[in-house]
Amino acid sequence: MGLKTGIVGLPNVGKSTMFNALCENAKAQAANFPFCTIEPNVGIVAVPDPRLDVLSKISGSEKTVPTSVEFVDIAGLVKGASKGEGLGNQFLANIRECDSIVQVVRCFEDGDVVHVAGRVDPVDDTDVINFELALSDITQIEKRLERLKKTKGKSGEEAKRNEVEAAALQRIMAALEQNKPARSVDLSEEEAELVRGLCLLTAKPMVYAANVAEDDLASPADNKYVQQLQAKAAEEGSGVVVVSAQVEAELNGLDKEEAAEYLEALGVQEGGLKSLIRATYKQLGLLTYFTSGEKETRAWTIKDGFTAPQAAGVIHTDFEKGFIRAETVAYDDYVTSGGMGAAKEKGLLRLEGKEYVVQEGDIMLFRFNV
Ligand SMILES: Nc1nc2c(ncn2[C@@H]2O[C@H](COP(=O)(O)OP(=O)(O)OP(=O)(O)O)[C@@H](O)[C@H]2O)c(=O)[nH]1
Ligand SMILES: [Mg+2]
Repeated sequence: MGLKTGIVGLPNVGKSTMFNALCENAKAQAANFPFCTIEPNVGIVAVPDPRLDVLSKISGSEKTVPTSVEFVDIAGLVKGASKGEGLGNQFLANIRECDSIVQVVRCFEDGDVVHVAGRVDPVDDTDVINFELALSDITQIEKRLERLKKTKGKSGEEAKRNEVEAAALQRIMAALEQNKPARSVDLSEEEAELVRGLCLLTAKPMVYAANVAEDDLASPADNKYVQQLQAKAAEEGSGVVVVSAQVEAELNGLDKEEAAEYLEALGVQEGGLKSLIRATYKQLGLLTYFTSGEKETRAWTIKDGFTAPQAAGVIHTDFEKGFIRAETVAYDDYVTSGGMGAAKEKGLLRLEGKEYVVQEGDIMLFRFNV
């Protein structure tokens, strides 16, 4: 599906350290997955899913293929970025194309790593970034409203649509002016569709990644910076994931045993990257379904609400066009009965038609003709 997540934040908060760790980790996780850094700042990362190995074992699959998310690393944004200050502005356009945003927030102290404002203050930092994102959106909306005014009176149909769009944009503008993101504005389906083209930054789902020092990873709740960030995120209704970019970077240089020892010494199971990837995936309203056989077990990404033919279309458009039915087993049923055949014997295999809405974890076999 080509899901993209943009990494934003102030300079020197650990964005690239985290991005590199994500990509390195992905390479190490599954050798047969095509992880490449597409461009120096774009990388494909596997979505960790313990169910994959379970299914793969049951089916005796030769290959196991996870689903993926693309991450885009950009230069740090500074005050005035939306008006062209600093390097980050050139990259805001890259973030527009993304489906979601991870905002890296510095929650670690380190005298050797310069903070642009000279002090660690996560709430203030997020205010700066969110303000720049909002300003950039305001500029986009102003331009669009101008255009809509000019094209006002064409056909009745178009004029009506333009009116609906303009009204929605004005509501979003009002929210932005009160320091609220576009995503906080309730839009009808029609309105949402009409404003989608603008790719508003603050309309995208966002997760804060609290980048903490290694000593804080075990009990992040004791870190006052994390507390401050969490309080702010709770007010906004956004999520916080605690990661240590530094720890993740170091883990990549270690073999499995050394990595386990290191994590144990820190008192944690993982450095937070997996949680971050999962959180990113979840906030996009995505589901995973599986195909599983001797050749491969594979995870596929779909949007919540996809019907069986739409889900089949993710594999191949022919599957969608020629869709006949989907042999479907729920994940738990598959595991307890021990495979597709066994599930069928127990009456746990369902024949689902065109209207079926795919459920999280379904294992599916599509029947189609072309
Ligand atoms: N102590 C500590 N240092 C870190 C951590 N994460 C990153 N750093 C250091 O902070 C410095 C900046 O990290 P980068 O990852 O390059 O920061 P960035 O956000 O990509 O910065 P720009 O690209 O300039 O916007 C590097 O020297 C990192 O080693 C961390 O968790 N703890
Ligand atoms: Mg960087």
